[in-house]
Amino acid sequence: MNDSRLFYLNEHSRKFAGFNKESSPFVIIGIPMDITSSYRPGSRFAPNSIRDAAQYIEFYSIRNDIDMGEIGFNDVGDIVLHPSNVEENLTRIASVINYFQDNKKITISIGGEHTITAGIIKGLRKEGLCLISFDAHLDLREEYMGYKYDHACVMRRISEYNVKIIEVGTRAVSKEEIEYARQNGIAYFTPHQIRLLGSKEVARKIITSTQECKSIYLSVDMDGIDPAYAPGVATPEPEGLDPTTLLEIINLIADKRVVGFDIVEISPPYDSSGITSVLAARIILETASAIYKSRSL
Ligand SMILES: [Mn+2]
Repeated sequence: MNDSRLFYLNEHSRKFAGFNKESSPFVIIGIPMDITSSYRPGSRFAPNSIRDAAQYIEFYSIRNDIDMGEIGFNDVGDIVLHPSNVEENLTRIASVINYFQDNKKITISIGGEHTITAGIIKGLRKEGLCLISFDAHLDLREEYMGYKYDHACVMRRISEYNVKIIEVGTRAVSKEEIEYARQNGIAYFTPHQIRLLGSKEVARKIITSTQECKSIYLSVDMDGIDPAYAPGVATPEPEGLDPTTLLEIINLIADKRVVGFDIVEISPPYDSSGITSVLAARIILETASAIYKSRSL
């Protein structure tokens, strides 16, 4: 791995449950960017916190009947980031993602703040890419506190790259964001709607509206989940999804077109008894198993 695009990759970091299996279709990349968090910083500690939590969970997905311990993961380490320059970091992220995309790997990025997703989407360089984002927030502001590259604006930036966006778990929004979503055809599902419709019907609606998509990327902001299950996040919001509903939807929508996913916004210093990191490790495992299953059918 001496490609120049990997210049900022530190391969010597800790590994996801110790996994370093080069033949795995799944590459894990830690992206500990924690610069624009507005409320509870600490997401820079999340990649290693999730790697540690993963040591103590079972790797058999009973949901998909797949032993992810056999398939394994190639944890390639963390991207070394600039301490304050967000745009420089998005360029570094894009270059690492682009390398693994070219090598036909499914990238699993562990943040870090949600802003990293903009760098990942840039690095994927895909035509006809659709993004399904699980998040309490729409992140569709033009700018936040005078800044355009902020975790509260990440979906707005991505929408400017011609990527179709669908948001799931939406409940903390501004009027500006709702208007932008409506004007730009960005569909969103609130936890209340999901409860009324059920995860199967929501998945069916997502599948219908992503029929034209050539590739699909999934982004899991852990604050999409209810703080009762995921307390250790940067900006907790009540009335969220329960983990089973989230995983049911992911399991139903994951298909061969999924090129990668990320899990962001976990703040381990605020994570009572480490349960948010354990849940994040489980979400990584189950999401990877759903993608693997769709590719082996
Ligand atoms: Mn959020």
